[in-house]
Amino acid sequence: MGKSVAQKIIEEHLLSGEMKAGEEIGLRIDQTLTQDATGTMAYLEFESMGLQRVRTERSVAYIDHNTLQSGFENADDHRFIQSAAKKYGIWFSRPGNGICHQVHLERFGVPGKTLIGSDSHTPTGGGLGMLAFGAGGMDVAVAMGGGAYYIAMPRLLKVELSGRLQPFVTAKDVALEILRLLSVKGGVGYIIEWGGEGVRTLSVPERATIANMGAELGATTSVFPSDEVTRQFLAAQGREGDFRPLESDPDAVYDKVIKIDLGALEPLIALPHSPDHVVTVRSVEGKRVDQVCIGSCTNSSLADLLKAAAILRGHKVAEGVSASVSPGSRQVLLELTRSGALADILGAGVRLLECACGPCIGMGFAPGSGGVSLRTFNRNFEGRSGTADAGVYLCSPETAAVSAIRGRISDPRTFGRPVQAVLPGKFAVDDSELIPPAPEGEAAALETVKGPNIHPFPVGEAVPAKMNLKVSLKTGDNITTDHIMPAGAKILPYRSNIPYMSGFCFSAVDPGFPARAKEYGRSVIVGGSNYGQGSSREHAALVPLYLGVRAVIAKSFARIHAANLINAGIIPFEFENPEDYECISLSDELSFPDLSGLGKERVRAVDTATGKEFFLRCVLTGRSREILRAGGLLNYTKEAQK
Ligand code: MIC
Ligand code: SF4
Repeated sequence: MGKSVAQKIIEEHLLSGEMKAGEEIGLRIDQTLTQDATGTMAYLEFESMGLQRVRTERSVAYIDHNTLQSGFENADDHRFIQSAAKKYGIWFSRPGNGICHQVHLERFGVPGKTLIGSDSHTPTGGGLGMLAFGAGGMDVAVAMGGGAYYIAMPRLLKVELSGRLQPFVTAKDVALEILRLLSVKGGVGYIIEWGGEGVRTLSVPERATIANMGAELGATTSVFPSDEVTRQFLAAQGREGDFRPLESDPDAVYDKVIKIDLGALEPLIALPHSPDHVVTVRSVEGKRVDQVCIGSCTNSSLADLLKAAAILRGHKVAEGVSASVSPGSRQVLLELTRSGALADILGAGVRLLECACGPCIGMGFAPGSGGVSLRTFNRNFEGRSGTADAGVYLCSPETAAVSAIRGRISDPRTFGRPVQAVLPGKFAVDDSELIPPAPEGEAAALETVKGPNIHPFPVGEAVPAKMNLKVSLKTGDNITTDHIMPAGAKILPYRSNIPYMSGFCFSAVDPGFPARAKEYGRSVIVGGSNYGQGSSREHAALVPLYLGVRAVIAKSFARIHAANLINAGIIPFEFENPEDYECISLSDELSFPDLSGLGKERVRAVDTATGKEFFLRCVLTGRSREILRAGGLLNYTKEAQK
């Protein structure tokens, strides 16, 4: 039987398990990446595992999320990451060099290789034919040390593309179309493989935009073939030697196939507050806009910004609109400068922000009260922009640029002449902001530098034979990790200070949660379906752990968050009968009389307030059962090293 691209890469990297959907597989990881908001924790964890040097082919530490340095905390984190990178064998991408996923695509990504990153949009590398996964920092630390990355073998969903995009219809609209079709839960348990003749018409950055937003579908990852288009992209980056062709076999079999005719798509937009609230731009045309932001790891490539610049040329941003552009990398910014496109952007009255995540993670540029913000980003969760009552809409750079000029949401097709991006045959390559690690011989003598804001992280406890836990929080469906542990300019500087962060846990859902959880000592959270979607931040597990949360019972979990809970030693239980969710109330005490069969058989629980009995599943493989038993991945790894 023929194989798909994903199956070929998995087969080449399989260290344990069988490629059968649902079975646990262990993968050899070639490359890792971290960013600053999750990196400090990942390197602290790497150190606590007693590891001395990375064993991957390539590991890179990026500084891109928080570059404001509004106090010493942030600068100290950067200095710690830089010192850890030098010592442990990791490349360091300095602040200002660009957003991790964009820079990785340009300078390090290699078709056919595996990559894990402590950021949920790591699958962006799938645009280059990599098998790239978002993971928690602890999993990245293990992979840096040469350990396998474990996942349940996903099912395969093929998206068969035909035709060609019409003018002003973009890769972002393809990403939004699939979200419209499948929803934020639709990709759970799948690798999405993009194929068909239509793929040949899409450039690598366009493929990367689509693979990037696979994260919003909950997919394990997304992958494109590596073909002539890929070769040309790598050659333009001076890296043709990294090219390797990779196509699916004609008789490859998929669990599900969806067909999309690129030519039939039109400009789309996601309404507040979920990336799958997708409608046509046409249907919301005319709505007043207060803010427009172009950038983020989804849409900040040179082609994206050249097209936005071509629309803005000779126009002015409408009086009521505040507009920004954040180029994805220094390379993109240099090319914009050389081509003169930057002058078009600035001439239109757009504010130029740093080559970083910026407004996407609420680091500045928060909209005004009740503001309408059009963003080319990937997430529009409530409050993520920094303004609780703002409405964030997700669209393409073309839709954003035309709407910025008109001050109203506008279908870009009404702009008139189609715009084109003429890309250089060779990109301006300047790797001087990428600092190499120290040679192995010199590394042992180096010390990592930790500032006073860097606090130890909490470590879990072994699962007891039985326990009683009070319900410290009950949530609805689709809780994001932004709900659990918000980001933004006020909190992001404290990513290495869990005790401080704990005061903000679930602040937008229930500000009383941290105090209640502390009062209860040990507690359980009850959630709805798709609990923990979104960001890979393991703080969404470590902070609840610090507050005494020992288990989360939900209707279903998002993949990365469930793995982070297990790594932290918190039990992710699923209701056997989702209707039992209704019978549990805040502050009830739940008793778990026998946890000895955890992971092997269903677990009985009793709500002592009502006497109601119900059953829970904890779908665990042998390895994750052992991790939980040991009280988390750190304890487990230490035990294994003994
Ligand atoms: C995000 O887009 O939510 C982030 C910020 O990049 C996160 C990582 C983080 O919280 O540090 C992600 O996607 O994993
Ligand atoms: Fe940065 Fe936003 Fe991309 Fe996350 S989604 S990596 S915050 S640009």
